[in-house]
Amino acid sequence: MPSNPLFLSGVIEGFYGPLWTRTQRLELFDSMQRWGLNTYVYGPKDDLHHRLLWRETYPDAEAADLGELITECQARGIQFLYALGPGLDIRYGSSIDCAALEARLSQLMDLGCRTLCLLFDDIPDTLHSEDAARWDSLAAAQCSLTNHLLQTLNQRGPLRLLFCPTPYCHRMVQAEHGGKGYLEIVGRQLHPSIDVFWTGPEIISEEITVEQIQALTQILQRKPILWDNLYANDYDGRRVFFGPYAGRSPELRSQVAGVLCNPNTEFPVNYAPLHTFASWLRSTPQNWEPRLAYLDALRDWLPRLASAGKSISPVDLVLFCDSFYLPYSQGPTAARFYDSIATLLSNDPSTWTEDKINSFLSEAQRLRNFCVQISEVEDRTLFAALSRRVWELREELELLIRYVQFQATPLHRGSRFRSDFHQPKVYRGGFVPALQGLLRLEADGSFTPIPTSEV
Ligand code: GDL
Repeated sequence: MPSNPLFLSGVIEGFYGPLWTRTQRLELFDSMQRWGLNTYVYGPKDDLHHRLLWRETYPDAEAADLGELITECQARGIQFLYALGPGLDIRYGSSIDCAALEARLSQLMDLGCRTLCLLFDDIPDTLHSEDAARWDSLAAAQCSLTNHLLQTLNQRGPLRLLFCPTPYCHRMVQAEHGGKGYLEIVGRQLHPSIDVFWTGPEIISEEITVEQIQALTQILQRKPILWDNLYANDYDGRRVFFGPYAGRSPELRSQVAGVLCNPNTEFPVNYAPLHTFASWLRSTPQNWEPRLAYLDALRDWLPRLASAGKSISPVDLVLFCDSFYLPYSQGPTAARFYDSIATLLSNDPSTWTEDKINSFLSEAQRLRNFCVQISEVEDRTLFAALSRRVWELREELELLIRYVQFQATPLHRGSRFRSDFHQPKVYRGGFVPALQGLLRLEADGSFTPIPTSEV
């Protein structure tokens, strides 16, 4: 099995949504250098030249900006990888498209980029009739084009190529997205020196195991590079992830050719996530404790959260970050808080004890006050990144506080609770929530219609 010399560890700017700024990228490179991460992949889905306008080379000014980023990476010992996603409308057999690809990638090589990625994720998985006449599968067409590019571009200088398959997680393979036997064809036909990306059992994988990767390695005939979407939040505007890098044993590292993290779209919220990711990269199976790495990351983050108001308390920061933890779980303090209110609500208010009421109210008020406090941070880009989510959390907490206070008052027994601040159509109103109210997602992944009300 061919092995590429450098194990890639780092960050992919590979999400949908607004691109990071130059200043944010430079801040990232500084942190990466401190944390020992060696790779940055430039692949923002919404850079128009990355996907939609993939045929067009960058105008001079934008090329110069990219050139500067490459130099900044080099100065810190970080590899800059450029990713191109031509799959939306490419004709794999077209010599014009092939020449356009060569021109695009040559421009990046001329700017000093020596590792390039061809991404075929999130694209139509059928071939145009002319391509279908030449290749009997999408995988064969993509491999043939990628191998050809490797050969041609190698003439301009040494080059490493990475390839993102159309089915890039196990669930997609099972659904035969990309066609039957897609990965087997890639394993056989893609040049052995070309690396292959993989996101795990799912697009957003809760857990990635050594056994899963070993089975995949057999098929791909090479170790994959993990494109890890654990912290990606582009698929849900209400979420942000601060939790520890969990569900991946450090033993996984020896099974892959690299691990690259595609994090939250909002740059300023990624400090703690990338901090724990970097700790994981340095850890051993014996000493890896995700929760401890997380608490450590929050401790390091705290001095950066200077406030124009009251200073932020470390325990409150933990409770807040626990409530925006990981895709599949809340942090323990947020989970306990949720259980406390869920238990109260599932019992008749006449059975509520003072203790239970007070312990819920004090935690709720603590979290609610933190929502106010976090809006006073001096870093206004962090405020901008968090503000909508924090507002929403605060709104729900205030509603629950009012509800519990109302029901806990014996005089109110038997009457219905209303809030002047939460009125029909305004509170939880709008078109998207109305659409969300049509189908219920069950715990087993199936959907059932919900009886409708007026929009
Ligand atoms: C994806 C996209 C990625 C996106 C992520 C989370 C890959 C290979 N592609 O499917 O750009 O950020 O999901 O929504 O992961």
